[in-house]
Amino acid sequence: MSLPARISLLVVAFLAVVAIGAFVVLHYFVSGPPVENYASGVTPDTGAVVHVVMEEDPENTVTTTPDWVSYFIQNPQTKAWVHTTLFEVPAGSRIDMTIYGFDGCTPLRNNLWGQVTGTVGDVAYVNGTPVHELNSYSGCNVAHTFSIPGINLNVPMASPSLAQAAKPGLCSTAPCQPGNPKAVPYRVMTFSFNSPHTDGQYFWQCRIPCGGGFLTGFGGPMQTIGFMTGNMEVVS
Ligand SMILES: [Cu+2]
Repeated sequence: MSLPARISLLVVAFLAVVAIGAFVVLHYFVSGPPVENYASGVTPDTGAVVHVVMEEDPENTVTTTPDWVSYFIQNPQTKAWVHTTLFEVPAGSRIDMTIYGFDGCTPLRNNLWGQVTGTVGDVAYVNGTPVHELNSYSGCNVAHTFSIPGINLNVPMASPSLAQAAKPGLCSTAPCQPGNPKAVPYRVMTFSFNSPHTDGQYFWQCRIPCGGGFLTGFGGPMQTIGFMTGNMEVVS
């Protein structure tokens, strides 16, 4: 092989190694879950109504950790379910939330997290029925919570009944599709809250130790962005 050909080959091989390295770094270490943008096209600080749609699933067969419980967020344009817990809302707006609850129940460590706080009217609705609290000690009826400590928001997520969890059984393929609750049981949680006037990242999380298989249940999905914890980004 001639010297120029050898040099060319060496350069090509070097660039290939650099490209593979860059891909690994970007794909596995830098890039996080996508941010679902519910703020675009909305004028902030006008009290405009924004409808955010999420769901929580008993598994997530779309990742390499299929036994981890997980939230998903609906893309506002395509309506596709996206495996992320990051979303953006306009400041000073009324956020109407709909969260489909497909996961089964886990008792709360503290029944305090069964109370609805920080919503408009301190109320949430389970399949349209108003509730101020879900008592997970009197019945196994809470799957997760949706809690934003920075605005004192806490809403327990109702679960399908134990009978439904036994038969027909909980959703087994993520993202779960709301439609026929007799085939794939779920509850629909709806509530509203006012987004802050102050821009910034508002951390949110689930308060139920639902990281099955981890010490005290607080590992794994409970501390991983994209599963049971995330950020609400408020923009103006
Ligand atoms: Cu949870």
